[in-house]
Amino acid sequence: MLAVTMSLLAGKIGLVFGVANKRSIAWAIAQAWHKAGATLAFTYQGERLKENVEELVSTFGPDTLLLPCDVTKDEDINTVFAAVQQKFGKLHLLLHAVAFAPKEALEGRFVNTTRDAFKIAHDVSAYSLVALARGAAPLMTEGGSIVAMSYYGAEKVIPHYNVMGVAKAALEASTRYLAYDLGAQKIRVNCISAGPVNTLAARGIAGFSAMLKHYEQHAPLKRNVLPDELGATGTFLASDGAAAITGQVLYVDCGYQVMGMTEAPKAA
Ligand code: 0WE
Repeated sequence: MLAVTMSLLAGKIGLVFGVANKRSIAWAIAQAWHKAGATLAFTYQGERLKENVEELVSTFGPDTLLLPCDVTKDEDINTVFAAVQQKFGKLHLLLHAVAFAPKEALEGRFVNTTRDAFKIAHDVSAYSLVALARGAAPLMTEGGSIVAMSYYGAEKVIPHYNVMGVAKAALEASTRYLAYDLGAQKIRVNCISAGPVNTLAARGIAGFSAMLKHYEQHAPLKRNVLPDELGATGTFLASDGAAAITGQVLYVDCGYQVMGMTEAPKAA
């Protein structure tokens, strides 16, 4: 690897939310941050994922900070930032790659979204960014970069994405308001809007392979985004190359978002 890439994030401390397994987008970005020289800490959601994440994270060395965090629990969040403060005394990077809506809400019609499903989706997927940014800001004494994952369903209707699309719209709007609030502390806040990636979160979603194929056929680059490419964008946003970029949504989707009609109409 090029020396310039190696040192892009040297001396930076990062905190990663959202690793479930080796296919997680959070893991792809964490690996890229690590290769760029950052020192990382991780959280995992629930005992079920603990062993998995422990094993992945152990490749970064035995003393890598790994903590449980349910992002809907203020107490968990406080404990995580207290531990980061204790171990490192500061923080530069935060990755938010966390989302959840009850499965039923991603299957039927949006009009049937229950109050409870709406509440859960927004709490886990959008409010959590606000809570994590508030926890991180006092530790980002040298400035910082907060990166959150979004999806095109935030701005256009993607059938079945439903309440997740509404929650991602809230996440993107929150990104802009956080960018405004935290800008004076040199803390930048941006979203990566990724094209579909085959992760644990995508598994079990009916028609997901058809969606990957649709992107392959209709995105300008005629392929799907690779996890490593999300890692590279995550590294860019974390780096000084993006020092003047905040409040933005960057599309890393092989160009899909620029399309109006996704194919030329057949001549009459
Ligand atoms: O943001 C996402 C998925 C997030 C997600 C996935 C699940 C599956 C399991 C949130 N909550 C749940 N809840 C579960 O119970 N994506 C961008 C991937 C995705 O999900 C879709 C998509 C795409 C793309 C759902 C319907 C339609 C398209």
